[in-house]
Amino acid sequence: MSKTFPEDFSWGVATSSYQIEGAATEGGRGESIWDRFSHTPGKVLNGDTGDIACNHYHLYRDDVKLMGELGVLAYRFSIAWSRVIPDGKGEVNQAGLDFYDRLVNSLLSEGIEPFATLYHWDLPQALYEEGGWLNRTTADYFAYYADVISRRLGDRVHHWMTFNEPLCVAILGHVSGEHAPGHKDSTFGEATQVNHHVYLAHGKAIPVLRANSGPTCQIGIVLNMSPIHPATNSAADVAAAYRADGLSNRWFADPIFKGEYPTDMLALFGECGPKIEPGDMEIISTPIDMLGLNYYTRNVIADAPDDPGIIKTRNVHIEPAEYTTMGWEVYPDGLYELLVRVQRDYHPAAIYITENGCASADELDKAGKVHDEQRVNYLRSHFEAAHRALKDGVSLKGYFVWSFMDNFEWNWGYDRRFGIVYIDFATQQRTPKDSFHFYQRVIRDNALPGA
Ligand code: GCO
Repeated sequence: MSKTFPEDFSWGVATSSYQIEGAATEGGRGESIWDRFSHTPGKVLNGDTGDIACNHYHLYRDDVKLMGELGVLAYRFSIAWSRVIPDGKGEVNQAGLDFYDRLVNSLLSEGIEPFATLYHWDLPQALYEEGGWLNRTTADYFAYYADVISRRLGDRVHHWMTFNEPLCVAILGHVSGEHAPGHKDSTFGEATQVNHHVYLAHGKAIPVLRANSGPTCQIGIVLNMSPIHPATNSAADVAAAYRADGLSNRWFADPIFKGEYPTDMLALFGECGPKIEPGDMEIISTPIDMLGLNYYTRNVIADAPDDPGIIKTRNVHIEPAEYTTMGWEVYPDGLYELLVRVQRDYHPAAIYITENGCASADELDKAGKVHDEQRVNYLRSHFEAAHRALKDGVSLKGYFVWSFMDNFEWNWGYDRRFGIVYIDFATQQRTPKDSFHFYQRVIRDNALPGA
């Protein structure tokens, strides 16, 4: 078998709190900005909300058992801040802490390593009402929350991710308004400030987590970076692709690894750049132990001189190419390209693919099976790309498939299915799809089938 993975490779699956837990008003949980947003008419397709989602809050034992059958060595989940501290900054909700405590213990009893993400977009609504991520003090509240959760779980959780996809927090939340809190500010003035505060929060949480979780714990952040290709070789498209790369990749990776924002982007944002106080960049670039990368697709970019925005780019669809039901191109080479680039430009001590997967039009057939051939092919080709990157020296330590089960896909509600386990949302019945069985075999062999 030539396509064998390293012996200690962490095969895993990923989810996030608001997308799966449900029990939105149970166990003392406080409201989050995603509760408010999803309950606002017109924000989420079909008016779906995460009120019940996969009811994982109640069914977590079954879910963890199924993960055990799958054979994963690691599980990436997120903690709902408002379940642990309902108003985000005050009293601790013991019932919320107890839930994550039970979850972690059941993972450990299946031999599954917990990878906890502290923030997967569900800011406590009470903090939003004090300005949310536009308020610099939110970074201190985040450090307090990191302290509370790691005091309780730090003896058993050794892998911590502070934030998931700050790009989405800043840009989907504060430029396009597709995500909570739904602000539309095309100057990027809000987005750059929000991101700066998120990054301060990240930096402030690192020593706290380390103090509570021991010197050998692994701490990182999860970025969604993607290769950006110019639509043509014209100078205008090449320059446009560089701007898009600045916005989606360098803006997020440079502060963490180099302690600075890219100067071309600062120039582009002008007055709408972040307000940086002395010492901020040192906090933001506090060394991390691992980088999580979420990869789904590449972006093909053309110049858009007439666009009223400041970036002046547009995404181009290349034909013929395969697309998923998200409208995202299937482009496994992009994963290889991204891994090699990140290793070369940023030298992270360890890289994990913290999300990779695809949304398909899955159906449960009469025999009770889900033949998700597109997802099987998608995963196989992306595993191959990761294997190539490993062979070429990338310090890739693990791979988390997004997602363990179908769930609340943000503004797309339950209309888009990313799971390797099918969820019947009316009955909460879980059905492993063909991709589950494919992945089970990859994990068992620690190698790609037929390789
Ligand atoms: C993400 C999101 C996931 C999405 C997935 C598919 O981190 O982008 O973490 O929550 O469901 O990416 O869009």
